[in-house]
Amino acid sequence: MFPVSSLKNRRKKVLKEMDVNSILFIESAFPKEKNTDNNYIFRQDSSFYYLTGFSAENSALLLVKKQNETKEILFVEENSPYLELWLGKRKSFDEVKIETGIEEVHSIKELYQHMGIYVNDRMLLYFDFSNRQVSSFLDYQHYRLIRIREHYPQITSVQQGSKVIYPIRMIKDEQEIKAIRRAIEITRDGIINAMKRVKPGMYEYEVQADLEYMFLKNNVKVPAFPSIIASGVNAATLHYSENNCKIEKDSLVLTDVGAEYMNYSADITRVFPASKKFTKKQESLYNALLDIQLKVIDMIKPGACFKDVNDKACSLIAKALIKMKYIKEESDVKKHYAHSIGHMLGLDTHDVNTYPRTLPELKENMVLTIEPGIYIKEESIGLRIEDDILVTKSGCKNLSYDIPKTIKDIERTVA
Ligand SMILES: [Mn+2]
Repeated sequence: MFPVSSLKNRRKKVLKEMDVNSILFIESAFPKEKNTDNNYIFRQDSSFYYLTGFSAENSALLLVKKQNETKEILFVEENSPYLELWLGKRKSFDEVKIETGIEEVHSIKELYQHMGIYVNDRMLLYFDFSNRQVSSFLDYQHYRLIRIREHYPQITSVQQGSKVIYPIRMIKDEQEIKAIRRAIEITRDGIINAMKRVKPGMYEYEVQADLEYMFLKNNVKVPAFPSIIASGVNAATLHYSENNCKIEKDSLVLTDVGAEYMNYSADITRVFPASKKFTKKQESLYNALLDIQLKVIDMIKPGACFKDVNDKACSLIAKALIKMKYIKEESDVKKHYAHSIGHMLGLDTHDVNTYPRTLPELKENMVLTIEPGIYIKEESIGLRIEDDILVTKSGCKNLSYDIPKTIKDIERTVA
């Protein structure tokens, strides 16, 4: 659980971003149906969790900002004998108050009633759409918004909740950095276990089992995203996740994986040889890529522009490929490197304002991934090296520094 002080601080910062005479509405994630009577394991909505630390479904948060006062109200599912028997006892309102630091807690059934107390004339509503299928026009969230607007014609304008939440989520507080560090540690243990046990002839899913074994051992029930375990030519498919192929002799295994701890994500890619040793050709490509990754990480500091970092990585990769005679012109680099250099990391693996093109400038306490790659399909080689980087006051810190990355360290681990 997060200390109440950091949860309060986050809400305070969001309230500061909100206009006077406005109300923010954000609700818990919707359970996702797997098949009749069974859901996928519930995972809380990232922004809702960020502001409340509360993990249960059927809950909602209101933040109200008026001229001279602010209010925080949380709505949760009340306990009942039925819920208690089938799903377990729901927390009492007092327990929820202590856990979240929110003084006013009511039953979710009273949402509209209570909301009416705070809605003012010509009020602005911040409505959070962040994690939903915004592409489908009338999904449940749109329906909810329509209901709210029918109930309260006093609300005269609506804006995205992300407008006031994302700027705060971009900069990680101490508790968040701690959680990300823990997610990385668990991921490290998984990758090392997989490296130690890999052998030619195994199937990719067996490597996945060795890796995710350490996740479950550390109470990570579901990875932050579907694990990518790609051997040989499969590593050239960027989001390959079938993990169904037999690992051939002398092939490389690429693992792009991340544990999730307190809903915070790690995202690490390592490549290792199934037959214990890199071949000469694999080695020279790998070392070229590693050299580029280290140079790019060196550029990370407050004030650096993420787009410049992205462009620099692209040009370094192009130069290396020209030198090794894979391409003739820098502009052909996309043939062997088609993604961008990285993304923000946090409660979402691709966290808020995530890509180089949308983020103007790096700031202290942002966390991002740096993951250059080289993919040579014709030679069944796919390489990517990905670390999780914290922007510090004067530079950066590689949070995943202790996951084997040099050829020497990798070969020593798989041996
Ligand atoms: Mn990534």
